[in-house]
Amino acid sequence: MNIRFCSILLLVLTGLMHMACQEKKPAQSTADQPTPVASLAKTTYNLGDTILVQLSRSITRPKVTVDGADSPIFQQSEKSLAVGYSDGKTGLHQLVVSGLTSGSASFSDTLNVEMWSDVVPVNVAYTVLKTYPHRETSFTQGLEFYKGVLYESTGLNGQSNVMQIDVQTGSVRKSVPLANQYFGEGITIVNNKIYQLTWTSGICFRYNLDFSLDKTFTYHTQGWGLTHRDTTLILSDGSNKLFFLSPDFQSLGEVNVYDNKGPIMNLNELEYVNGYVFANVWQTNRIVQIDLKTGKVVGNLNMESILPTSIDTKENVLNGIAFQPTENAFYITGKKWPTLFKLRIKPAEKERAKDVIAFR
Ligand SMILES: [Ca+2]
Repeated sequence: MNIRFCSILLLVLTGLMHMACQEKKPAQSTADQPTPVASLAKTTYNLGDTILVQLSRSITRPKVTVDGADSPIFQQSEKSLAVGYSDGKTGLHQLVVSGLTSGSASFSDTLNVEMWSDVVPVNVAYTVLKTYPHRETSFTQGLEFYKGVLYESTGLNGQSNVMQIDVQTGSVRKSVPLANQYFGEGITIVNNKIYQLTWTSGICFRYNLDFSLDKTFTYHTQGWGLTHRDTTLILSDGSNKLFFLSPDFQSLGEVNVYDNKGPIMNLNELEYVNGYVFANVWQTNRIVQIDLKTGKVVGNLNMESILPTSIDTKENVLNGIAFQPTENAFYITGKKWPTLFKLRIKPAEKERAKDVIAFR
């Protein structure tokens, strides 16, 4: 036996003894946190994509559920499962992958996946029909027509109001101020009641049409934009969620807003029209057209061409969207903008018409 062989033998024996000693140690951390069998190479997908689950070992009798419902497994190999998810809901979902590993040990791993929209939004074209003056002192937070009359809410502490506006002149017909501690946000009008949000106070003020205070409500999110569908209020809070509320502010659910590239954060002033919500994305020149049933963005309006050049529109962002149904026109303005724009959306190309709003 030469010295080199002895050295190698010694190393091997030392290694084996070390391994043996390690095995004798209580493997507490490993026992408490078994190595997951299933994992995800990526956690975001577009709806309709196949979700690829990676397997750290071969398994039998695989089962996958998404939010508790069985999901089809299209393909299985030693190292992966291809899973379908097609119920049409964007947002965060929980995948549970279970089965048997060799030796018939059962496992169950929980994975989180975020589904983005499968719709590529179209660029929605529009034409400016007319312009009107807008008060440059108005820090616009909400805009809505009710029975042909334009209402506007403004923000900033000490400068927050609900106002009835003369469209032709931009002058205020009547108004009601908020107390200095409140920062006004979105408004909407349902059944002759005007709802005005506040930014961080968690209080919604409800007025009668004569601007007398009717009632207040509380809510637990920030208040950004407000609109309604029938009698359901729709509220944004600066996230990618739209919240549905009853007329007395009871929660009726929510929808997550996504396009094909991810969640659309900073949803701000809102306007509901024919099944869609139009929302401006804070600090951008973009209005998104959201299918309210699914939360998918189906259209983008680029508002670059109407931004006033006389003011800093990075600070004084677009923030007023109102639809006038009898004119089939949108009225758009922004914080301290000198102009109120009357727009009409152009009909979409024929082949895409089914995807976008059907205007006359
Ligand atoms: Ca509005």
